[in-house]
Amino acid sequence: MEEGRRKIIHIDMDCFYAAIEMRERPELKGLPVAVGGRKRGVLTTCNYEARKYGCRSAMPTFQALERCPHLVLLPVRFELYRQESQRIRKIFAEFADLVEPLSLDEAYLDVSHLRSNPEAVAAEIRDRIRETTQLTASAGIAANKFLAKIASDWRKPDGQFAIREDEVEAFMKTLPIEKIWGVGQRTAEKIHRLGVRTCGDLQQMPLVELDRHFGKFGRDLYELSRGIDHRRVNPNRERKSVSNERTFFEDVTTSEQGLEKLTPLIEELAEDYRDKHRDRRIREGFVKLKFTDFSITTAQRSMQEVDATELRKLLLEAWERGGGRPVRLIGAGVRFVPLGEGESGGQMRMF
Ligand code: TTP
Ligand code: MG
Repeated sequence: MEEGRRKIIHIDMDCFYAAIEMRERPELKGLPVAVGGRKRGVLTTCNYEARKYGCRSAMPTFQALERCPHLVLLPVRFELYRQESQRIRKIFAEFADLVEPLSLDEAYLDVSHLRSNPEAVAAEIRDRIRETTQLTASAGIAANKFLAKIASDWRKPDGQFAIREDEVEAFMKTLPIEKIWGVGQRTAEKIHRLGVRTCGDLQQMPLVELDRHFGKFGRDLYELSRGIDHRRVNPNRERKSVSNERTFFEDVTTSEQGLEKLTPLIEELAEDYRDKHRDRRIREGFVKLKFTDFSITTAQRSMQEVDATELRKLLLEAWERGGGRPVRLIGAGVRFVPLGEGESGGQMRMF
């Protein structure tokens, strides 16, 4: 199919959790506000007043309070943020069928089918969000996901920025390589060691060189550094579960041993959930066993949190099914309630 020029919008709400809390408590207007845990906790986010003092997402709370002693610290209320997220998604669905949510406050929209100028569409979406929720959003507009996401950061808060086709080349020249999707701290250091700081520098490296240094990712770097990105806006990409598993050198032969091996897996699972997926509601937990003949069984039951006691029961249940066969792999995980599903459990149309 002929690709044609795509119109992609990336929407990102401004200091989302903090903005919702401020809307709920007008007396906080003008004050530095953060949302997070108090004792040994971290900030999930903070408003722009607090950012002036150097407070940031993921910063330990004690450090934020050192930088800004009069910071107003509020506890996290996920149910409320999920509700707001659903209202925003309803608005997205008014404008596009192809909507890919990335988190509660962020999504890509493919509006190629609309005749209107995508910048006007983005402005309209932001207006609708403001009217409906009294919250502000920023938008990036470009011909692909990569550029649209970078652009939405450019005029934050409450602004939008478009990278037009004839501006891509100049834009990419000076863009730091850290902005490339998939380049984490370690890859960034590796690229820096090659004397490369900007996407413009990276463009000087031939594909074979990139391939030699970075393997399969070399091709991505080659394209992304030129502002090329073929990824589709994919409405079904949301994470459905989180889990981890381990294969053992020596087979596990008793259920007692199995339970012993399960304990650290559950701890890691709980940590992963806490650190990365706390905005998602848990629907059920599961334990997976792979036996030495490579057959697999998965036991599951509904749960609302990473529940160690229930997961241990699931291991025993799965173990029974093996009829005493030794086990070479154990996995534990939880599945999430789909993001578009209402707090009442009712299914909504958009996702
Ligand atoms: P972001 O969009 O990264 O941040 P933000 O909306 O607070 O601020 P910005 O104006 O820069 O977009 O994240 C969205 C929400 O996700 C944020 O309000 C809180 C939550 N979050 C965490 O819980 N932990 C984190 O480390 C980050 C970055 C965000
Ligand atoms: Mg945001």
